[in-house]
Amino acid sequence: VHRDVRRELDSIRGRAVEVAHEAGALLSSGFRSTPRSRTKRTAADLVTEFDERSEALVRERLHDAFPDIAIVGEEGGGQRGEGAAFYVDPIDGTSNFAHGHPFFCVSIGLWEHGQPLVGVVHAPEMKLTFAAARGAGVTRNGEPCRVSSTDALERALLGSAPHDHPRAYLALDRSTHGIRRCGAAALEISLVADGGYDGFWDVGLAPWDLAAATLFVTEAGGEVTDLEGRAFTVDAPSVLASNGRLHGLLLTALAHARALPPIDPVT
Ligand code: 2AM
Ligand code: CA
Repeated sequence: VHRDVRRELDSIRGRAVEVAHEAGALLSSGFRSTPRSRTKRTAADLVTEFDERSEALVRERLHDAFPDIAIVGEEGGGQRGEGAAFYVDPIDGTSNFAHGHPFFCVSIGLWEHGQPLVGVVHAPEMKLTFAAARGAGVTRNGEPCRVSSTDALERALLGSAPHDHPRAYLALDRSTHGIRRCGAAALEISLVADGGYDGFWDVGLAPWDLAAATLFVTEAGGEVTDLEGRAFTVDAPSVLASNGRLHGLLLTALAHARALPPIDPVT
C-alpha cells in the first residue's frame, strides 16, 4: 500500500473508531432499558429504536467526515456506486441487545473495488474494539492481534449457527472442541482474527455483517473464502473465516457434512 494511501486509511480508521465509540455509548445508554422492539422479516428478526438512532448517528458523522464516500446501512439502505462504500451495521446482535445480553456490536467496514480497506467493530458492553486498515494489521483495544495456531480440527473451537444444515453443525460440534453460537456475526468473526475461535462459518449474512470483520481475519494472518472455497466478496452468500492452517480441513469437513441428508429439513 502506497505511503499516502496508508496515511489516508489510518486517518479513516481513526475517525471510524471515534464514530463507533460514540454509537457504542448511545447503545450502552439503551442497554437493559427494555427498548421497544418490533419484528422485521421473521419473528426473531428484531429492530429497536436504538438500531435506528445508532445508524442515523453513524451516517451523519461519516457523511460529515467523508462526504464523497457512499454509505450502505442495514436500517437506512443506500446505494453503493462504483466507488468506495461504508457498510454500517448499527447493532449487530439486535436480539442480544433487546434481551439484555451483552454480545452485540457496531460494525463499520469500508470497501472499494471489491477490496476491504478499513474495518471497525466495537462492542461496548464487552469492552472490545477491533480496528484494521488494509496492510497495517488489526488491533484489539489497541494491541495487535493474531489468529490462533491450532492445526487439528479435533482441537478447534468454532463459531457458527445451525440454521444452514443442522446435521453438519452437530457433526462438527461433536468432532471438535465445540461450536459456539453467540448471535452477532461481526463480533464472532472478529474473534477468529483474535484467536478465540479457530474458525467461523455461516450462510445468508449481509455485507454490513461481514465488511469489517473479514478484513480483520486476513490482516491477522487468517483466511476468508465462501463455503465452496471461492474468493470472498462482501456480497458472498456464505462465509468461512479461519486461522488459515485449518482452512482446507474445514472446507473438506464442511463439504462432507453438508452433503449428508439433513436430520431436520429446514424450509
Ligand atoms: P443482526 O443482529 O444485525 O440482525 C445471528 O442472528 C447473526 O445473523 C447476527 O449477526 C444477525 O445480525 C445476523 N442476521 C440476522 N438476521 C439476518 C438476516 N435476515 N440477514 C442477514 N443477517 C442476519
Ligand atoms: Ca443489525
